[in-house]
Amino acid sequence: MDPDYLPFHPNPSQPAFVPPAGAVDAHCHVFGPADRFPYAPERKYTPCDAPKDTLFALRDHLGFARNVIVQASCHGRDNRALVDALRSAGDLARGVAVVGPDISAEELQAMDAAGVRAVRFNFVKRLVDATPKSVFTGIAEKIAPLGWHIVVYFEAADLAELTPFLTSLPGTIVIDHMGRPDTAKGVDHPDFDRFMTLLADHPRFWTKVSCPERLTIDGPPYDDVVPFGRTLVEAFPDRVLWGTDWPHPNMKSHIPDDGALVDFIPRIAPEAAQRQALLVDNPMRLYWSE
Ligand code: 0GY
Repeated sequence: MDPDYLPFHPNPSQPAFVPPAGAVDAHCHVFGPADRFPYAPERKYTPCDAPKDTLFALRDHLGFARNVIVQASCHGRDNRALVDALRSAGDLARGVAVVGPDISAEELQAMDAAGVRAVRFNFVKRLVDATPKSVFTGIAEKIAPLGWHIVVYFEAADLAELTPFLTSLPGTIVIDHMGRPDTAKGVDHPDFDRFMTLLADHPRFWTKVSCPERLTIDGPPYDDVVPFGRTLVEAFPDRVLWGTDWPHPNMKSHIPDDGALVDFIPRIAPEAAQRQALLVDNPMRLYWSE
């Protein structure tokens, strides 16, 4: 593991908030173990191993029923660790893969059978080398017959430049981590306005109200991130997802306590109906309707 990155919490607290029955952690990862599933040569960081059994134990500890496991950049386009975890979880997990332009229909079919339901396009410059937009367009065409959707990860500063391309992509688009707002600017800043407008103008765009641990300036309990999540949950209750982001790759400031992250949920979704949509109905509709 890179020496300046922190490992995941060894002993997360028991959250006070009890998720509704059937709750989905809709953004988490599995890493390695490296001796079985090596990290990609082109990776920009080396994480700590974060194997499937540890993820499933965390799911149970936090009171969740299901996971959506997202392929992270450290595994590149080698989705074997993801697919292995999906096969072990059976119906309790779905996946988001990262693929290249040469992916075949048969490979996509095999991933679909394992539970993959989306591809991820990563635009974060510190994580990946830039991919030509024509490559993403080609992948979008290849996944269309499977009914998969597209998950995108970018930082707020890049939204204006990316918007024409994002809106040109077909189908449902899920934006990771609230579009990575600069929380120092506040929810009333034109940057966050731009993000709100994108979702308001395009009902096929969703977002994950996740990652207060990355977006915070003040640190736990992430008070400075509450207005962002709450604004999105109130405006788009049927198009928001939530995830732990375990095992929190690339964290330098602090080790997030996953129990504390779960206790963040009622602060951004104060109504029971909002939490039912956020944690159960929305992810089930997107990932489990066949
Ligand atoms: C996340 C966030 C990060 C990493 C990745 O693909 C990745 O490596 O997504 C990050 O460093 O912000 O969602 O795990």
